Amino acid sequence: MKVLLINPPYTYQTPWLQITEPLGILYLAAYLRSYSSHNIGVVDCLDNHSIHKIGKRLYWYGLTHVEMIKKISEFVPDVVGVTCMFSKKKNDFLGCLRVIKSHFPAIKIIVGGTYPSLFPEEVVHTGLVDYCVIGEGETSFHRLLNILDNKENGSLLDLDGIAFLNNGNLVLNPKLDYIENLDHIPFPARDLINYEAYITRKSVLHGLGLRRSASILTSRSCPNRCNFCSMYRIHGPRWRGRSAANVIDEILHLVREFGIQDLFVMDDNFTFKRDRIVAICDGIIQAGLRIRWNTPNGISINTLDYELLNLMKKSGCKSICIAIETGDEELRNKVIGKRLSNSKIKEVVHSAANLGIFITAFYIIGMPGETRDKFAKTLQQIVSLPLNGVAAAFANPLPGTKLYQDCIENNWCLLENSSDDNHNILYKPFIVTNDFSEEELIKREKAFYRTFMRAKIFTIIKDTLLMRNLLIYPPFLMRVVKDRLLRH
Ligand code: B12
Ligand code: SF4
Repeated sequence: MKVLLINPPYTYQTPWLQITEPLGILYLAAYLRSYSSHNIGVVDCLDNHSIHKIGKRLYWYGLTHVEMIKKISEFVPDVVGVTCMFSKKKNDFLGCLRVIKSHFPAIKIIVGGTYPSLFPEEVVHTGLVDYCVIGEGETSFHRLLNILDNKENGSLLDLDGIAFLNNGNLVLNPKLDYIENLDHIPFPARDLINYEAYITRKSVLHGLGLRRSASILTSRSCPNRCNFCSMYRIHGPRWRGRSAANVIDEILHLVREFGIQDLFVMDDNFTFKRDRIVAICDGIIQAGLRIRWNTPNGISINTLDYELLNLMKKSGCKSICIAIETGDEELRNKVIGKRLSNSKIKEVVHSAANLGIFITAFYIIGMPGETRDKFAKTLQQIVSLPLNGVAAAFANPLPGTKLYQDCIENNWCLLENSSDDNHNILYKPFIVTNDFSEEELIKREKAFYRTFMRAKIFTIIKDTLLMRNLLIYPPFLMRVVKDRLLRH
C-alpha cells in the first residue's frame, strides 16, 4: 500500500514559534520502511518554514491547504496518516483532516499523536478519521496497515492501541504493549523531508542552534507523575531507554551524514538511568565527537550531581534546562507532585554554574494554591540562584491530566480560555482560584521576568556574547518589529 504521513500546518498568535522536526512520523516512516513492504512518503507541511499573517494576532505556519492537497495528489496514497503533537493544535489538525476528507473521500485516514491518543473517542466521532492509533505508534500502525492490506491475519477488534467505529459502535482498545527494546526502531527517516531546512534554521533553543543543529530522542516516557503532565498516557507508564551504543551510532550518523554540530536532546527524562547517561557521555568523548548539546525539554534535577554534570560538560553539554516549577517547596511537592527539595535545586544549580554550564529554569505561574507569599518565594529564588535564563508558563490544565481533573472539580478553569480556544497556548492564564485572579497572574508573569532581567542583566549580555548567538538576534528582532508594526 502507498502510505503518506502528514505533519499538518499550524496557526499561532506570534511569528516566532519554535518548530523542530516531527520525529514521531519520521520514526513511523523509518519503522515501516524497515519492517514492511508498504511504500512510505512524508509531507511535512512545516519544513518550508514559511509564516504568513492571516489575521489580527494570527499567523499561518507552513504549507497552505492547497499546497498540501497538491502534494497528496502527487503521491496518490491509499492511506494517509496524520499526526497532532499538541492538544492545543486540535483545531488546526481537524481543519487539515476536513480538507483531506473532502478532496480524497476514498483514501483511508489514520491519525495518531498527542491529541488523538488522549481523546480517541472524540476524534473518531468527528467522522473525519477511519482509525485512531493510541500512544506509541510503530507496532499498532504497522499491524493495522498489514491487516487492511490483507498481509496479516487477525482482527482489528483485537488490535492493541486503536480506536474506530465498527458499524457505528465504538471500538476502543487502550495501548498496553510498548516496544521494550527501543534499539529495534531504526533512526528517524530524516531523508524523507526537507531536513536541511531544520538543520540550518537560525533559531535558538536555550543557547544552541546557530550552528547546524538537529533533535534526537534517546528514551521514551518518564516514571514521574507531575500533576500537569500527560506524557505517560502516550508513551507508557515506564521509562524506556535506547542503549548508549545505539545513541552514539545515531549521533555519528547525524555528524557524518548531515554535518550536525549542535544537538537538542528532546527526551522527557534523559538522565533517568545514571549508567546509561555516563556511557553516552563517555561514548561521545571516546568517538572524538566535537558536538555541543543541550536539553531543551528539561532534565530531572534529582538525577544530577557535580560528578555527572562534569562528565556531561566534557562531552559537550553547553546548557541544561531544569524544571523547578516554583520556589515554594510545599507547592512543588504536595500540589505538583515533583518530589524535589530546595536544597537539591541549590546544590545542582551551583554545581552546573561552577562548571560553566548555562542553566535555564522552567517555572509555572498560577498553580492552584500559589498564594502571594508562595509566589514571592519564586521571585527570591530566581534572583538568588546563579541561573542564566528562566522561562515561565501559566499553569495549563491540559485535558487528560490530574490538574485538569482538579480544575473541573473545583470550577477553576477560565471559560474564555478553554481547551477549544486554539491560539492561547502560552500567553494567557488558564486557571483562577481564590488565591489569584486573572489580572493578578498577568502581573505576576511581568514581575517574574522584570525581576530576573533587573537582577541578571549583565549575565544575560555576557551569555549572549559567550554563546556566540549574537547573530541570531537581528533576524529575530526583525520578525518581532514587523509583527508589532503590522499589528497597528
Ligand atoms: C520536541 C518537543 C517540543 C519542541 C517543538 C516541537 C515542534 N512541533 O516543533 C519544543 C521544545 C519547542 C516544544 C515546545 C512546547 N511543548 Co513540546 N514537546 C516536544 C517533545 C519533547 C517531543 C515530541 C516528539 O518528537 N516525540 C517523539 C515521538 C516519537 O513521539 P510522538 O510525537 O508522540 O509520536 C509517536 C506517537 O504519538 C505516535 N504518532 C504520532 N503521530 C502519529 C501519526 C499517526 C498516523 C500514527 C498512526 C501514530 C502517530 O507514533 C509516534 C511514534 O511512536 C514532546 C514530548 C514527547 N516525548 O513526545 C513534548 C510535548 C509535545 N510538548 C508539550 C508542550 C506542552 C509544549 C509547550 C506548550 C511547553 C511550554 N509550556 O512551552 C511548548 C509549545 C510549543 C508549540 N509548538 O506550540 C506537551 C504536549 C502536551 C499536550 N497534551 O498537548 C508534550 C507531549 C510534553 C509533555 N511532557 O507533556 N516541544
Ligand atoms: S518530569 Fe517532565 S515528563 Fe516527567 S512527569 Fe514531570 S513534567 Fe512529565
